[in-house]
Amino acid sequence: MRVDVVSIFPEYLAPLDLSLIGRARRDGLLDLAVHDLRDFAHDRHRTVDDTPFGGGAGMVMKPEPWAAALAHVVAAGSRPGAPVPHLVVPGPGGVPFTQALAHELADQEWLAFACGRYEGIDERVYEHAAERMPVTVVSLGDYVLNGGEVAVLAIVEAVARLLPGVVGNAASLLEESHEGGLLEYPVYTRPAVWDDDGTTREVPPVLLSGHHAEIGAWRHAQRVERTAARRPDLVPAAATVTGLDDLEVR
Ligand code: 6GU
Repeated sequence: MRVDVVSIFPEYLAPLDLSLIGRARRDGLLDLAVHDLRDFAHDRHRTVDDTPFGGGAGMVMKPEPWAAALAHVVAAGSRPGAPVPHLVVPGPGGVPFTQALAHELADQEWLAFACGRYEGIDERVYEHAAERMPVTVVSLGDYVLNGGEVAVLAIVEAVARLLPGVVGNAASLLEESHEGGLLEYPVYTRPAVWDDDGTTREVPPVLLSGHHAEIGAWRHAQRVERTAARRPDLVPAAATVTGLDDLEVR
């Protein structure tokens, strides 16, 4: 997969050199390039923002540097069979980013990300881009970040780990939270009995039993219970969660 990211803070994307994503890049599974939007501003001060028409707080990202940056991305990455990228614009006004959307993005050959800052990007950039490539505005959740960069880190990580060969143990992809509509079951490792400050905590005995069917049934029950407590929206028939007490880790 090819990924291009355009940002006024390219350094924000440095973590994409690390861990599984870094290895995927070095292994040639992920071809990722980060571009500085200011390289596509044409005045002496490399201006990318201006005051909003109609008034209001903050600044708006100007259209011309975005058009130039996206044209550069399209030209630089163009190869036979992958004519245009799917453009993802992170923003709190987008469609919710879910595991299902991560799978859809993982099926694309080429993704480009446009990181907005300030109060947003001039709306005409979305129209201009949509005439040239598919565009999806994507939100991580119902809260506000200062810009798209942190969202890109999250989205690229969620997508890249679905690419063949990026996660060593493919089986580990199948049993996680949000695969199959339930949250993950709790996991334990040695010691089986852990004494800490006078409190003894034991691993649930069923996990030590060697009975695979019972272990499977226990894990499924844990997934259902946990999903009902933390994410009742994922379990329509679940018992109602009444307050914060029900969300405590216990
Ligand atoms: Cl994707 N971007 C920004 N700037 N804020 C957000 C977000 C994205 N998702 C939630 N808040």
